[in-house]
Amino acid sequence: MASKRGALIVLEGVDKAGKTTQCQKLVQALQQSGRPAEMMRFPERSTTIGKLISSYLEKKNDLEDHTVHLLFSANRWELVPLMKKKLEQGTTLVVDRYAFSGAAFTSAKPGFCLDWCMKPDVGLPKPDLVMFLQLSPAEAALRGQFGEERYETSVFQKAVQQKFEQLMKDPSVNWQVIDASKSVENVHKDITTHSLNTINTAQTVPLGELWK
Ligand code: NYM
Repeated sequence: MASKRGALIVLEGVDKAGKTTQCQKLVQALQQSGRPAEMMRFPERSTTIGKLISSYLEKKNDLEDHTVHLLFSANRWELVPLMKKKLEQGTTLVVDRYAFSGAAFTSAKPGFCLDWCMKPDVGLPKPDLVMFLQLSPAEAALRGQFGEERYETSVFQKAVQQKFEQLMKDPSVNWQVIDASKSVENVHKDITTHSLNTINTAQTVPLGELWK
């Protein structure tokens, strides 16, 4: 009998919601309970495409807005073979940002619609669960100053939040909203509960295709 596949679990949210910390804690908890799990993140800055994206985010180079959008998408597609291999081997992938960040961030720029922004990611491996770490702009501000990278302003983040809210209306994606204003440990508990349920159900259904 073929081994059971891993689950594809994504954490999304605006900056400062605690995605990276929670991804790390989830992977650690799953591994400690004997479930194979690995973390991934997008953008994955180590590849040739990822390096271009990284220097754009660090404002070391300028790229035309459509172009950089397509590069973010290409950065996901280039990792699809690896993701599929790991999932088939039974490893659960916990992913820090995915196509939803792609669509939300670009469509928050003037002159872009959500529909166009989603197109390049149609057909990517579909997450079994997308947890949106919800944090109000006021609470995010209490967590300190934004960094120096592109997009890290409260005005832009509010626009991004609205785009995420539009994306969350799509019933074809298994969204769960997580209250990220709770303590790190309590957010972790919520995330772990949803993830364990998903890991069990994902074993019995094939991996889907996003937005198809
Ligand atoms: N971002 C991330 C995009 O604009 N499009 C994408 O497709 C993805 C995955 O890059 N501000 C933006 C969101 C973040 C930045 O930040 C990456 P970090 O801190 O590496 O998650």
